[in-house]
Amino acid sequence: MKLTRILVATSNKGKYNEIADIILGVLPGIEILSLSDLPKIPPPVENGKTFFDNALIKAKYYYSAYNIPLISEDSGLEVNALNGEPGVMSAIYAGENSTQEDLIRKLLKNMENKTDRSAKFVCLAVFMYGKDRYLFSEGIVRGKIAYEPRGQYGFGYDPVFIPEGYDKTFAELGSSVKNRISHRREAILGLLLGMRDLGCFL
Ligand code: ITT
Repeated sequence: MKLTRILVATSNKGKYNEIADIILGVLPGIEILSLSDLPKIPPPVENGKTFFDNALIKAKYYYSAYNIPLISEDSGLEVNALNGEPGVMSAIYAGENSTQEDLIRKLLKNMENKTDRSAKFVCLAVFMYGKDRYLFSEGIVRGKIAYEPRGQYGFGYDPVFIPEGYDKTFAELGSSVKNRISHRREAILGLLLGMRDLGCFL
């Protein structure tokens, strides 16, 4: 199955840009579609208990709607001092329609007085290429939660996440550094290796 185009099925523009950059770094010739290139449909209901459940819910939903080989992912932040929260609730930690500012405010409030700042971002990515035919791959990046937001790049919790080995946040480091070390990079590269083994890039 040779692949000439792929749909990156996410409604999150920040995720889309990162995934497209990571794929194009490895496969400069591939055509990447976004959901906005296709007829609009309502978002899927993400009621899974794990990143894997939700990634598969999204992949199946968009594949059955569009019938195009696609990548979906579910991701989030797990903070040790908060017993793994916000986890799968990362996007709606401060309620439905949470803004980036709401999410960060709530996280920093819950982290007041916490000395253990260790955390990780997790990304579970799925490549779906047929009904019930898929590959999946997980990526993580470890780091710590800053005491206040810093930086202007990225999205979500990037202004308060300092990856291991750095003293700046992802939002300060920008996408060239983030896309070299992130949870999303590891997950997407894992998928691309599996896709190569399937013969997608012959
Ligand atoms: P789709 O489901 O349409 O892909 P979404 O934003 O709703 O978009 P998720 O349900 O997977 O995606 O929520 C993931 C949330 O976790 C995301 O909205 C951010 O708040 C946070 N997150 C995940 N990866 C992140 C990253 O690289 N940097 C900052 N925050 C991240």
